[in-house]
Parts: sequence; structure tokens; C-alpha cells
Amino acid sequence: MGTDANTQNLNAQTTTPTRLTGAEILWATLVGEGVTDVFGYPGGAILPVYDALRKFPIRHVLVRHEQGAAHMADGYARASGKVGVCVATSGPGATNLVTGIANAMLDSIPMVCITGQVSSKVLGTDAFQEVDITGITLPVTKHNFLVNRAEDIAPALRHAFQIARSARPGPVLVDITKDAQQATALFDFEAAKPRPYRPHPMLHVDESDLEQAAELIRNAKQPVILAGHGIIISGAEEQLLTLAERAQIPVGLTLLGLSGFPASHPLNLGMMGMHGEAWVNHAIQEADLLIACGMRFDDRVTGTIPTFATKAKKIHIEVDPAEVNKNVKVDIALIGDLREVLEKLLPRIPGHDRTAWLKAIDKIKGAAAVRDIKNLPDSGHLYAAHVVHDLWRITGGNAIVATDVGQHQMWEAQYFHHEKPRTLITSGGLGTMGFALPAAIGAKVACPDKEVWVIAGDGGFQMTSAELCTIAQEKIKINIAIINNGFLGMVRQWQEFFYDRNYESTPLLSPDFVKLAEAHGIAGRTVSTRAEVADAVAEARSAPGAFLLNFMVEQEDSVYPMIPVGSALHEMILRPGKSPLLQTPEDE
Ligand SMILES: Cc1cc2nc3c(=O)[nH]c(=O)nc-3n(C[C@H](O)[C@H](O)[C@H](O)COP(=O)(O)OP(=O)(O)OC[C@H]3O[C@@H](n4cnc5c(N)ncnc54)[C@H](O)[C@@H]3O)c2cc1C
Ligand SMILES: Cc1ncc(C[n+]2csc(CCOP(=O)(O)OP(=O)(O)O)c2C)c(N)n1
Ligand SMILES: [Mg+2]
Repeated sequence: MGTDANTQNLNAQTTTPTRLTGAEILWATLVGEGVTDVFGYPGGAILPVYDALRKFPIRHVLVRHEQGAAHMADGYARASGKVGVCVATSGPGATNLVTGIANAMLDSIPMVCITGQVSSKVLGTDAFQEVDITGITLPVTKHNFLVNRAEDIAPALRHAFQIARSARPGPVLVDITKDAQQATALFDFEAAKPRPYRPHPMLHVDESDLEQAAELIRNAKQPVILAGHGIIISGAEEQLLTLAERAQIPVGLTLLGLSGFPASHPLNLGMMGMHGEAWVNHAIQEADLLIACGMRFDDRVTGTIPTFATKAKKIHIEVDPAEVNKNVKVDIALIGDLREVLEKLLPRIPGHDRTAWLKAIDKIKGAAAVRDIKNLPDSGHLYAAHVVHDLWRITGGNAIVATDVGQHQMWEAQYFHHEKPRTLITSGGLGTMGFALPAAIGAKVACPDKEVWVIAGDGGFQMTSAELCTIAQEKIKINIAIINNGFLGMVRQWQEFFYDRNYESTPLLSPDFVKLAEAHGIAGRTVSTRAEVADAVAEARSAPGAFLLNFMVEQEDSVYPMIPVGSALHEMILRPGKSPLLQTPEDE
């Protein structure tokens, strides 16, 4: 963070052009773009930038691995809706960012990633720590820039912010040569403004398409809304609620759509897809109309395409024309920002009674709702579902939860009921193990007043656990729940179901996580029974600093329902009848 008295002279509020070094221009431009926090790791090719940092009012979180910096920027963006920023040096610093950039790309997260590059005179000579990072990241960025003149830094960065946040958001990389950081140029924030954003020519909704869509909705007997991440990205929660309530249409959510529609709402069906609720998938297969809102028909959502919702007409509201008719052919496409399109559509949608359809879904639910564990008697075993359910209950569902990838991620999606947008931070498209801990740090930096939890597996946690030291150094209060099943659980589950229980390379030795936390000055506790869960969660919440809970859960539990790859949505493997998680009639 800058402490220098000259800060005022150097920040972007400067009205008259000022001569600055490229490094100073970089920070001044970030200040002008409203950036207050960045996540990064220094090195030779970015040293001029680090040298200038003290002059600017920006908090720099020093990470332990650049992948962590990218995930922190990502978590920051998901929690706040702002653009996340990460910084790394050339060569290995830049390549370490790549997984985090790809993660953001697949989930449409707005990020600006800044890398140092060798001096322009030696570019292309295999200079020390030179890699072609713009080439490497071309397929996993929305756009990228190589900047080799100080005067180009501000325009490139401002353009990067515009690209990152416009239409379908995504990560943008700006690679800046060392000599450009060291040279000087006139800094004029206003003059560096990019041309006004020009929407894609296809981003235009015809009156006749709107009318046709409205007519389909008015006439549908068994419609379902498929609500995706676009709801949260465009801030269309209110419009979605109005559409659902007015037309009495039930809402299924993708993994990334969760938190976009209140979990407790009677029209909320829960998550669809591979590990979605059985009744959502059945409802989709029985529907006569699907209204897909800001979701991209991922294969985890559709099952095999030829068998997907064959009885339904389909409306797709989507900002990226490339997503329309990519996986699922639709009858009407409304291409534009979801909130704007819904605002245009709503006046054409009258109130509607769909009691018969809602009752029919309730009936399917009755038969399939076998996993609700609310009142389950304590059998002495600790199940991951118990832990997640109790965490939800105790936190009142108000916490931001960052999950890792695997079984615990699916149990979180099923048992932690998100009411408010941006409270679930999870890696959907890339499914990046190691995401949770750094993403939670980013979320906490973005939302210091919110309660933030990590829910991670014993495998994924080990991939980025070095960031525990970042928490210690930065004094970040987050709580960590490790769902410790002694396995790479999701892979073990696939081995159980599809590879004859050949548990090759999935039993997993872990360090003593509590001791690991203690080595970083972070308190922790191991929990092995359900009776201890509430007390342990309370201890973590009231601890002044970060706290780690190591939950020793059943080792060979599986996530149900599950749609095997290559099957239809209704061909689900359900939890076997004798499971201790089965709901008994008196639980209801
Ligand atoms: C282990 C594992 C299991 C999984 N199982 C499931 C599962 O069972 N069910 C499930 O749903 N997912 C599951 N996923 C996640 C899945 O892989 C996808 O990431 C997820 O389905 C994508 O959801 P989405 O389409 O809503 O979001 P995204 O992939 O983020 O797509 C968002 C869409 O909205 C559009 N959009 C963005 N902004 C706007 C705007 N302003 N206006 C209009 N449109 C906009 C984008 O162009 C894009 O097409 C799983 C992931 C993992 C790792
Ligand atoms: C970086 C990375 N490597 C491998 C995988 C494949 N993978 C998906 S889930 C999983 C197991 C995760 O194990 P753990 O973190 O213990 O979570 P659990 O499934 O047991 O809850 C693996 C190896 C992945 N998603 N990401
Ligand atoms: Mg595990």
C-alpha cells in the first residue's frame, strides 16, 4: 500500500497530463479504474512496477504461488462483481497464472492479469525468463496485449478493463516489457479512455422475437426456467423473480446459477444436471417449454443432447451469440443482456395459474426427495452432507462459501441453501482443484464485513495450502472446513461406479491439517462426530483469526443422484435404499 506523500500527485485524479514512468502509469491507471486491491508476486521483469507501488493507495496481497493470485482475483471478482486484478513476473510467474486464467475464462469472470516481460530489445531471443505469455494464453483469455512503450500502458490497461467487464466478461492479460515500465511518458487518464464499447451487431432483440417468446410462455402448460450464471453476472435476480412468480414457472439452477434465485423460494427446484436434484431433471425432461436464462447448456447439465428435453420448445436468453445453438438447438434466441431482455419481456407476460404443473413436480419430488437429512438421528457416523447442512444452518445461510472441486463441492451445492447472490464461489467449467482457499481469500478482501468459509476436500486443499501463510501475513479472517475423506473422493466414486472399485491412486495421505494450520499461526480443530460439529463451527466463527476445521467424514460415501456420462437426464443413479442418509417419513 502506498505511503508516499506524493501519492496525491500521481494518482489518476490528476487533470493535467503528468510525466510518469511506465510503472507509475500502470498504478495510476488502476487507481483511476477504481482498483483498491491486487494480488501478486514480484520478480525481475516486474520490479519497476513493484518499486512504484508505495506511491499509490492500492493494497497488494503477497501470495505464495501465482496460481493463488489468479484465483484470489477471481474470487474477488465473483464476490464483488468488480474486475479482479493479479500481477506476476515474466516466465514462470506468468505461466503459474495460466490455470487461474483458464478457470476465469471458462466461468466468464472479469479479470485483468498483468505480467512483466523481458525488455523489448531482447524479445524473441529466449532471454532469461522469457516466455511468449500472450501466445500461451491466447486460447484462455478474452483478449491479451503485449505492451512495449510506456505511452501505451494506460490505453492498453483501460481497454483491458473495458473488455474484461463488457458483455460476456472474461480475463484479459496485459504483458508489459521491462523497458516500457522504466521509460517515461505523459500520463493522461482521460485521453487513455478506450472508444465507447460497441456491442456485437447480433446483440439486438427483435420485437417479433420477443412477442414469439412471450406467446410460447403464455401458452406453455409445463414450463421450466433454467437459470444460469448470467443471472448473477447481469444482476437480473429481481427480473427473474418477477418472471417466475408472475407466470408461476418453477426455476432450476445450474451450479453457477446457485444463489441467483432464493433457495427457500417455493418455485426454486434446486440444481439441475449430473448431480442435480432428481425432480429438476425429471421436470426438465417432462417440460413443454424451457426458458434458458444466461446458461450455456454445459454437458454436465444436459446429459446426452439427443435425449435432452425432447418434448420442450426452447427459448435461450444469452449475451454471447456464439453460445446460441452451440450445444442445444433452440426455437427462439433473444441475444442480449439478460436483465435488459427480461425487462423487455416482462410487460408481455400476464399472471398465470400453473397449479397442476407445480403439483405434478411436487409428486415427483415426493418420490425422489430421499436425501433430506434435516432431522436424521445421529448414527455415530459423520457424513459430509451433515457437515455442510449444519454449516448452512448455523451460519443462517448468510456466509460466502468458496468450494474446491469434487464430492464436497456437490454436497455444498445440494445442502448449503444460498439465498443471496454472489454467496457461492465455485469453479464450474474448468473444475480446478486448489481453487477454494485462494478464492476465499479474494472474496474476503473484496467483502471484509462478510463471513467467509472455505469448503475443500483433503486433496484439493493440499494443492494450494501454501496460501495459509498469505492468510497469516495479511491477517485474513476466514474459516476453513476440510471435508477429509481420505480419498480423491470424486475420482474414487467414478472408480466405484464405473471401474469395478479399482481404487488406483485415489487413497490419499494428508498431513495433520490442524498442525499444518498451527505451523502458520492459525488455530484449528479436528472433528470426528456429528455431536461436535455445532460447537466446532461456533469456535471457528468466534475465533479472532482464521480457523481450520478438519472434518473426518465417512470415507466411501458417494454423491447422489448421478447421471453417468453418456446417459439421459432421467437415467439417474439414486442413493441405494439402505443408506443412512435416507429420509424417513417422520423426518418430513
Ligand atoms: C465436479 C463437477 C460437477 C458438476 N456438476 C454439475 C451439475 O450437476 N449441474 C450443473 O449445473 N453444473 C455442474 N457443474 C458445473 C458445470 O461444469 C458448468 O460449469 C455449469 O453448468 C455452467 O453453468 P452456467 O452455464 O450457468 O454458467 P457459465 O458457464 O458461466 O455460463 C454463463 C452463460 O451466461 C452467459 N452470460 C453471461 N453474462 C450474461 C448476461 N449479462 N446476459 C445474458 N447472458 C449472459 C454467458 O455468455 C454464458 O453462456 C459441475 C462442475 C464440476 C467441477
Ligand atoms: C487440478 C485438478 N487435477 C485433477 C482433477 C480431477 N479431480 C476432480 S475431483 C478430484 C478429487 C478431489 O478430491 P478431494 O479434493 O479430496 O475432494 P473430494 O472429492 O474427496 O470431496 C480430482 C482428482 C481436477 N479437477 N483438478
Ligand atoms: Mg477427499
